[in-house]
Parts: sequence; structure tokens; C-alpha cells
Amino acid sequence: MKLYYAPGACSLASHITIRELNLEVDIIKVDILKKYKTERGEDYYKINPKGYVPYLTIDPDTSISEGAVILQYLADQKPEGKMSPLEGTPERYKIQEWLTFIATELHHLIDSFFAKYHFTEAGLKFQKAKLHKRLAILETQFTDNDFLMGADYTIADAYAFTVMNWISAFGLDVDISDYKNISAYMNKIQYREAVQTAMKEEGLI
Ligand SMILES: N[C@@H](CCC(=O)N[C@@H](CS)C(=O)NCC(=O)O)C(=O)O
Repeated sequence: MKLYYAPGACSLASHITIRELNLEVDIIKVDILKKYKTERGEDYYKINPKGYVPYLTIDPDTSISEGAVILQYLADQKPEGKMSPLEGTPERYKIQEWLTFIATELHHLIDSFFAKYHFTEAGLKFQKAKLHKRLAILETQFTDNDFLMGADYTIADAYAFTVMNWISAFGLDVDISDYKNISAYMNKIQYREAVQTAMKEEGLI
């Protein structure tokens, strides 16, 4: 298998999961900012016509895009690693609820702050208010739960960590200092061995 990634991008969640589960996957860097080439010099659009990361090639005929789906595929390769509830269980729908929340509510909302100069002042205020409402949901979740699925660390946490880490790592204009539970959650995840390994491999730390 091959995972196509860009340093610090949303693909970090898949990279973390690969290291958590000790899966045999080649990790291939892609320039998604300018040239859209892999580190091997290949035209990335020829590999993944969508042009974005993450992208997982399983065999010459099968590839998956969309991070939330790639994460589930990776977790299913080693069910004993318990990075996701099993297919067909009610908990599987619960983790899909969180993965969808992260993908549709958090990921692109936080992403939009990288280009905040596109916003009018009113637009920026609107985006901030919306993001704070979504962060408040997580702050409440972590009042009584260590992780999104309760006591167990899963792929949903790898994904939530990855996108919320952008706020501090890239100095985005969002004040999260009041979210004590989120801050404790982020620290707990950041110092996991697999997270440190993936971040080092991407040159982030
Ligand atoms: N819908 C995709 C979006 C992935 C995405 O936004 N990837 C960003 C990095 S975090 C990217 O590759 N951007 C480059 C581009 O869009 O050209 C997913 O959920 O996996």
C-alpha cells in the first residue's frame, strides 16, 4: 500500500493511524502547494485526479481518497488494534458520525483560516462564531470522556487532533485558550509514540 501525504496536512491522521497499527505502507510526500508532484517526481494528478491528499493506493486497481474513508480502511486492516469499532456494530455508526463531523464541520472551517484574507470583516466574524460553536461541542464531549468514542482512542481522535493542531501549529487567528478540556485532549494525543513518530517523519517536530 502507498499513502500520499503532504507534511502537516489532513493526511497526518492517516499517517498517525499507520504508525499506531504498525501497518506496512509506503509514505510518499506530495507537493500540494505548487508543483503537484510526488517526491519521486511523478505528476500527482496522474496518480490522483482529485489532486489532494490523503490518497491510499491498495493495489494497482484499487485506490481510495477522502480521509474519513481511508482512516476506516486502515483501522479495518488490524481490528485487534481497536482504532475503530467493527463494521455492523452501532458504535461503527457513532464513529462515522464523529468522522463526518470532523470532515464537514471542523476540517474545512479551520482550513478556511489559512486564507482569512479572503474574508470580509463580517465574514471573519461569522466563521469565528461558527467555529467556536463547533469547538464548544468538543469541549463538552471531553468533560466526561477522554476521547471522542469515550475511553478508547480511535481514528476519529487522530483526525480531530490533526485539524485542531493547525490552530496552534500555524498560528491561526482563533483563540482557543478557554477550551481547557480540548487543550488536555490535544496534549494527551500529541505525546503518543505513534503521533510523535508520524510528526517527526513529516518534519513537523
Ligand atoms: N475531501 C478531502 C479533502 C482533503 C483536503 O482538503 N486536502 C488538502 C490538505 S488538508 C489538500 O490536499 N489540498 C490541496 C488541494 O486541494 O489542491 C478529504 O476529506 O480527504
